[in-house]
Amino acid sequence: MRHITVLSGGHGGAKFIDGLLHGIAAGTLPGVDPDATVTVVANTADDLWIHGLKVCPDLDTVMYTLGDGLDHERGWGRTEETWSVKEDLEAYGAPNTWFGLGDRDIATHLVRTQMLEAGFTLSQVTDALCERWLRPRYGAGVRLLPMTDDRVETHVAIADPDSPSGRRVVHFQEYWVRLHAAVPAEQLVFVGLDEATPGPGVLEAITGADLVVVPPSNPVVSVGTILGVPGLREVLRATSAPVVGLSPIIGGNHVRGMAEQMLTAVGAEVSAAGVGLHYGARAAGGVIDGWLVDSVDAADVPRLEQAGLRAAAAPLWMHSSEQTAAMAAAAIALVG
Ligand code: FO1
Repeated sequence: MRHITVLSGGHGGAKFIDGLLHGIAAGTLPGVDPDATVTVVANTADDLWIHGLKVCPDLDTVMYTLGDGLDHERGWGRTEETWSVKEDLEAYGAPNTWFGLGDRDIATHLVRTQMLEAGFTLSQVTDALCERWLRPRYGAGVRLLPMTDDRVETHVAIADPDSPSGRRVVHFQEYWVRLHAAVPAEQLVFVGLDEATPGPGVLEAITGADLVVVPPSNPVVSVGTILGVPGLREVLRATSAPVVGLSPIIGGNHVRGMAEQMLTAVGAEVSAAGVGLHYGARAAGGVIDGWLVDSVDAADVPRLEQAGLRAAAAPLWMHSSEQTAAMAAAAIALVG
């Protein structure tokens, strides 16, 4: 295998990709060339405009993780971060300071916003930012592609007794960061998704891959939104590459984030099998061929096989690059 494509959200997907790259470098992945390339197609529906800046959380989390600039304690944003701008925004009583922008992180958003306003596309901006974060370490071996260059935003309808309709809609980031996903997501609205065009190189990254991986990202608001870009689902179902996924749900719980709330919002079962069945076997109209669940969910394997999926159980806690590389090896072995 020479070309691996990963459909990724933020933290979980980024950690997986880091381990995958570790495995490629260590030569521990079955059938994978030591000079294999990795193309990341990243979710952009978490993006938001705030304080006049365009913030792209999943692109930045992948970029900072692979460039070793991510603060792993927080799981987002930069290492050695300071918060002076945020503190003074609060002192001014500026709105939206619930969304934490660190001083170093703001440099990324300033560069991105200036380039967008100069007419560059999000893909071109991302390429420019990756000159600093990926090129020195990976050369041309790793590419980070926005799923689309068009504006797409996930918004969440929540109950609001004060509003005539009984509901109000908030940006996904407000639902997650300010409301801590503590209220039910009654409906998800993917603003702009139906009109979005796949970003440059995205369809080719899937049709030309030797392997496509769906990492343990949020199946609804990260992978689901990538699959929602017109044309994406079709090329995923048609690619000659095997498509394998790893469960973000372990023992009925998400490892972090809000996958439980999001799966519930779309009526999917919150379990390792539930997510695998939500994606569905390509042989049965779905988008994956194989599904790896954690060892504690081994009892789910027969149910997944009955649905036309190759399935296996392996440890899925990503507590080290070596462990994550072992997960990648198990996923590749499942469909290799
Ligand atoms: N997550 C938080 O829980 N609190 C924050 O203040 C916050 C700020 C933030 C700024 C930039 C960025 O790239 C990510 C940020 N995140 C924050 C994480 C973000 O909500 C997640 O990366 C995903 O968008 C949701 O999975």
